[in-house]
Amino acid sequence: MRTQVAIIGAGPAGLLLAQLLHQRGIESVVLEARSREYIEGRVRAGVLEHQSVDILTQAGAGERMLQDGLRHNGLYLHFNGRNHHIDFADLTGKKVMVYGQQEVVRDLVALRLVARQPLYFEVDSVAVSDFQTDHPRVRYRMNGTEHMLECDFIAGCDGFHGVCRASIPPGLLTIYERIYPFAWLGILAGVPPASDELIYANDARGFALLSMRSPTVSRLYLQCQPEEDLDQWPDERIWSELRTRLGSQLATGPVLQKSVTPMRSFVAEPMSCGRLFLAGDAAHIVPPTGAKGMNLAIADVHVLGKALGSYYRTGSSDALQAYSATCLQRVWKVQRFSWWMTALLHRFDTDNAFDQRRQLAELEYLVSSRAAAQTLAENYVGLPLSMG
Ligand code: FAS
Ligand code: PHB
Repeated sequence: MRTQVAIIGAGPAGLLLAQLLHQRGIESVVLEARSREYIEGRVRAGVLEHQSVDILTQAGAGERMLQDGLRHNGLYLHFNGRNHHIDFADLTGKKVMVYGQQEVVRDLVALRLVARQPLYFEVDSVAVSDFQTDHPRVRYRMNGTEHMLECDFIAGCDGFHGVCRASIPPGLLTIYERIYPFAWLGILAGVPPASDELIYANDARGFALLSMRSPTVSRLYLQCQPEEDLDQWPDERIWSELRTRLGSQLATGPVLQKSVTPMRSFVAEPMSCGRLFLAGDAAHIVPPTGAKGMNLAIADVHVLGKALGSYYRTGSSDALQAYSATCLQRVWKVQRFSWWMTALLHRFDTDNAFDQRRQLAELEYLVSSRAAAQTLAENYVGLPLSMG
């Protein structure tokens, strides 16, 4: 079998890239290890930057998002027992959209299937090879049958634990990583959100976040130990801890899903090797405090889609050669912001009383200085794509 671009992974990166290429008349095949039901049910990110909304809308995936998504003008910082509003619209003239990652995935899968383009689920034994030649290949097995896919390029959109980054020969990648001494315990709950906008809380007992998925479904997180045992967290304990950290305005209700997400900052440089291009979590991971993971994946494939379009339209590979440097400009600015939000709001076990007072002083500064609030706001709504 042959195609122009083999895409490994059907998360936001892989599915959006497939659609961006399709719009440019470029053939691709998407290979996904999991089932359609699994990837459409995976509860992950929740906030879209304003340009992610634009990119998804221009890709034809905006209808349900614009109808069901929740436009937010700002967020609250909760500390010293009070909520303080950061008004994005006033500070930047922009907003964000709260729309679950699983909905984005659902919209992009639907586009792919309506266009009757190749998207294969539950493939296994994916192996990428020859990407340092002009004839990369992908071997995989589907329904017990071995297949070989010849292609011009491979897009490694297979996430942090995928095969593509791992297939780059040793010594060619530089890895930058920081692992945080805590994780997030996240729940999806069938209760109306207790706030009109997100609340990020810095509490002596640890971080907490109130988010949402709809007017009737809340998404909440609290800082926990990296190896937290969920069995030690019955619903009542979760609600009690959330009420303490976020303030007691929280209504409690049925917990529909709970999980523990480890926290790390990670960048693999460069984001390409020959004709293999890494995008999204395959290349970088940010702590979810800045709500950037999915947005970075979208920004990467926006660049890769344009570069592949330029190659097939003009024969020039200049934009492909510049792909990694172009993406890393933005990746590192977003890494910095995500690290900063994490350091501002979490308890570190190396913290002492000075650190706690220093954090509170920074939070007080953020809510009392327009200039300080503007730096948070412009990063949170999304730096202009032109800023890299
Ligand atoms: P993804 O991981 O979404 O997609 C990769 C796809 O490749 C998956 O479907 C996987 O099944 C497939 N795959 C892997 N190996 C394969 C192989 N060998 N062959 C074929 N397919 C293969 N970000 C936020 O902004 N906010 C959050 O709250 C948040 N919560 C998160 C919680 C968890 C548990 C995780 C893991 C991530 C979270 N993220 C969050 C980050 C997340 O949203 C990612 O940034 C986003 O999924 C990135 O999209 P992709 O790069 O497409 O990677
Ligand atoms: C979410 O709604 O899942 C969410 C929102 C903001 C974050 C992280 C997660 O920073």
